[in-house]
Amino acid sequence: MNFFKEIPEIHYEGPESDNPFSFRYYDANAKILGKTQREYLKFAMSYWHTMCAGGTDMFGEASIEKTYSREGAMQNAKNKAYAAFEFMNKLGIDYYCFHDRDIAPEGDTLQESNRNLDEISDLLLSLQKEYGKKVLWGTANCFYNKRYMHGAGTAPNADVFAFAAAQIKKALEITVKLGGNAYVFWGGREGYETLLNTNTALELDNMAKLLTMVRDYGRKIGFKGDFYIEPKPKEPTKHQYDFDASTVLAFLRKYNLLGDFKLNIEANHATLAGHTFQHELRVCADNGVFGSIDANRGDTLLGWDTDQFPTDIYDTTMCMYEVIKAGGFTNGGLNFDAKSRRGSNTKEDLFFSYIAGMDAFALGLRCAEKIINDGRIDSFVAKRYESYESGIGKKIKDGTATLEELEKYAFSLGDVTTNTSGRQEYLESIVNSLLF
Ligand code: XLS
Ligand code: CA
Ligand code: CA
Repeated sequence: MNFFKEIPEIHYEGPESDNPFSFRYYDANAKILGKTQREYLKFAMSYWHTMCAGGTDMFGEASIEKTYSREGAMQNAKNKAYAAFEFMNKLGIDYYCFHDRDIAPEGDTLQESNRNLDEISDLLLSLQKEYGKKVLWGTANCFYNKRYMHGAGTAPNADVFAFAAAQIKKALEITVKLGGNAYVFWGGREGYETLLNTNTALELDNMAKLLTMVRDYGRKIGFKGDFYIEPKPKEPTKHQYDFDASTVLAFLRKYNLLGDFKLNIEANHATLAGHTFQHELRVCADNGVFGSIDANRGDTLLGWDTDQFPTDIYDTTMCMYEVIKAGGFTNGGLNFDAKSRRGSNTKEDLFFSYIAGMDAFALGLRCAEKIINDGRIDSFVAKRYESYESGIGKKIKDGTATLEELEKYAFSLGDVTTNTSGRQEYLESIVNSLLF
């Protein structure tokens, strides 16, 4: 089986290369910040977009050929697995992420779906060994089937909740079987369309119960990795409970799930929530829940989840700046939750898309390293807050100042008329001079 036979292996050739099938910036074995780029960036292939998505949209049928066999759904899934490993191998991608239903077809019953998963995961395991590839994370698709039209863990119907729980149990077992160090919850339809028919308090309590059961079961079967929640504010539902990083943090704190759960931040979901990608990463790092990244981007002119390949160097730079500051990835990595445009419909386009995304992050990593090594931004920020390092500021920072003491201090000041400039434009021009 040689699905991508017309495509060569992709290697680093440098920025001057005009070979479209080469990396211009991603030099896998070159060291950066003490690790190879390959170790630092931990690129992953998304099974759903890469192997399954045919370019359908609300207005049109598939435009991209993603059929691997016409001899039944199981043969198709097997050939898809061979093609996936051929694809990762040609690009030098070490990890992949999957939903249960991406890798094996859903059967007529849950038992049949589980048997399909057992069979295909045996094949995946042997391909992982043959090619030296790993699972970054697994997840369950609890949003596609119509039974989940009102949600899964937040469904108003307990049978749906139970069905979802059973499906997730199996998806976690398969993730563990395949050696994944992370399991993702993206609450596809965990939200509401109207408050007129929704008991939000019960739905959120139930969601927490589900996550707690999965956490406990995972630990029982020896899963030592991280659970991730992936925030997204809307689409497909009008309001999704896991709106953004701060909302998810409040949920994890309320239900005592911190420690086992971290966050998987997707660039396009950040912008849908009205934040920058960097902001969401910063919120995670500040709160010790930085886990993994779904690398993609939206379109600034469109208000929906376009899942485009990330090619904006400012974005990838500021992302890697936050990742470096957070200490790099542990169990997480950079998963290309991105799809080629409907009009980019050839096998070559799939490779060009990944090359563009991988190069953008490799360049972003180098640019972020430059900003950090240059030191002007860091020292500006340190200086900006230096009044908290001594005197009254230190007391505030240490939590020993009282309101009475601050009043006395303020009276002694007369008025506060001095304030230093934030120098935003100057800092932006430093970034530009380092990038270009
Ligand atoms: C959809 C999400 C989804 C998750 C995994 O918008 O990004 O693909 O990453 O279920
Ligand atoms: Ca995602
Ligand atoms: Ca998305």
